[in-house]
Amino acid sequence: ATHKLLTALKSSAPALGAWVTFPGSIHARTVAQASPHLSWLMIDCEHGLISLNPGAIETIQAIEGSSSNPPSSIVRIPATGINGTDTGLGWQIKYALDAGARGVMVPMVGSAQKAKEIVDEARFPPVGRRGFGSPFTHGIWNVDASEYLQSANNSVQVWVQIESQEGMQNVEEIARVEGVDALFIGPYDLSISHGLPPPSPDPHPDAEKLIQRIKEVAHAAGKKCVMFCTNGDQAAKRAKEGFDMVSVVQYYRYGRH
Ligand code: 3PY
Repeated sequence: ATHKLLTALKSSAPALGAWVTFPGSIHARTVAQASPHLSWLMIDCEHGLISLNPGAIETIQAIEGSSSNPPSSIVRIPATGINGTDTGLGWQIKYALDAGARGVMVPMVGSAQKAKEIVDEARFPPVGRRGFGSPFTHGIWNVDASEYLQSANNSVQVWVQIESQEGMQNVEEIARVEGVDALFIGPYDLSISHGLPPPSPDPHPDAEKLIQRIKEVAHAAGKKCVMFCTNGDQAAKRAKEGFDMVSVVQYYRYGRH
């Protein structure tokens, strides 16, 4: 299959995505086939119910097999380890990418050092320190092993979530880390971590300022910015504001909107 998101990012239109929250290949295939306009799907192993192993690989296989040009699978890995705590970030990224993910997203990234660590885990040498061992990964992409090794560094997406006070304080340095492709805004955690109410559905005006700032910082560093939206109206508004990627739907709802 192709890497649909990479193609979508070359056009000026924002790349539309959706959330995959529940385990099961039939659910994943159904979401993947929902619309030809979706170019990426977020397999949510953080707040969703999907395990990294074997959940992610089953989900990715279902998505990759759903059409000849399926949406690209991005895995949101479970935990980050902010402030120096070790939550196993390395093995989580390894599992997700070995499962054939076309990208990873890490929640709650608070520092440039953490962002660099994420890039190191996600890219093969000489860029990073990703190990090459899975006999399955290239089969999921339907390429041979050497082709996977050659192409993965340039095609695997690395997204970091800015959704904490630490992340906000260090957003410029995080955006500048080489190998980070996009800053992803989680408006719910961004709001509550700053003592603001969660979006309902619009963010608090002070949270809105933070959201716009993250977008400006990402673009100033030559990076993409992704906005989490829970419905089509929000997504259309964010697309007009210049976000490069937006999610258009989520298969469960926050509150009554
Ligand atoms: C947030 O809004 O906090 C998110 O991470 C969305 O999933």
